[in-house]
Amino acid sequence: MKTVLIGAGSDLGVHIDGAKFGPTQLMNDMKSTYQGEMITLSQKENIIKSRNLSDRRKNEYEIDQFNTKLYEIEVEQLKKGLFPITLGGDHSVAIASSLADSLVHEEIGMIWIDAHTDYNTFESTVTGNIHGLPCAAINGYKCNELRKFHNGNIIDPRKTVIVGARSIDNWEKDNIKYSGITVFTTQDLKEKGIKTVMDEAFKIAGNRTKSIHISYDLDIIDPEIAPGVSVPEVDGINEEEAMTILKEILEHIEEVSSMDIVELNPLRDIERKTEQIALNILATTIQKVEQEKGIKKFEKKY
Ligand SMILES: [Mn+2]
Repeated sequence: MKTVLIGAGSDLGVHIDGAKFGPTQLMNDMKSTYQGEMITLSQKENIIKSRNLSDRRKNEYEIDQFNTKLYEIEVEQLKKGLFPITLGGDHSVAIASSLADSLVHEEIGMIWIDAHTDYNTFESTVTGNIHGLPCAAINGYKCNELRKFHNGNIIDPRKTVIVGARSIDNWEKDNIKYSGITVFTTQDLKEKGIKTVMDEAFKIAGNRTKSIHISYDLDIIDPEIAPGVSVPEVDGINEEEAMTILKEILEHIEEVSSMDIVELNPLRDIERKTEQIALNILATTIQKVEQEKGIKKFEKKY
């Protein structure tokens, strides 16, 4: 199956600048080897970004404008039968990429790899950074303003799994408690093992769904190893564990229809460490999807 790279260069969802440069960085690295199409959407240069911590709806209008366009691009590419890999950008871009997949494939599950649960609402958010709300918005848990462009199914919270969480705000915990989603923490990964957690995640997200959207936030990795993210959280997993999670995803690639790699912030990176890991994740995914996805089913059939 063919992939398409969609650069979602926005950092409007967080008061820290830099994630908007993530996609261009990765696309430059891929330029000489990648055969598929690269599409880039950048946030407008002339907007005044709000970084005010007391602003609880930071850049809401601009994020909606950006995501409306991104959603149109994603839908178009999915309808062509391509596998979109969306490069962030802060995590608010996943509202567009995941819901586009939900529109095209109707019933999908989602696996959200992240140190944060991203389950805040405009009522519960402490920072007003919208990149802390996308998972709730995608699951239809309040946040209606963030998915105005979408006229299809939301992703069922009972078919949504968060993997690697270790930073959950107090009020956010209440949202999660009543939502119906499954959360595996970083601790769960260490205690139960990555394979066990990921098998369970695929079972839940794949239960009576047509396909699965994967959203991979680089801040799941420990900031000592991957410092180039906007909101780092200590005590993360190491690079080998991050690649093992990817390996498990790729084992299930037949069930996956789209993927995000988000939150690379080149302005925060040290010696391109995070960029190299993101690139490794990206290149490995492209190779697997292009060479193997769709082939196994064919073999089984005949
Ligand atoms: Mn995160």
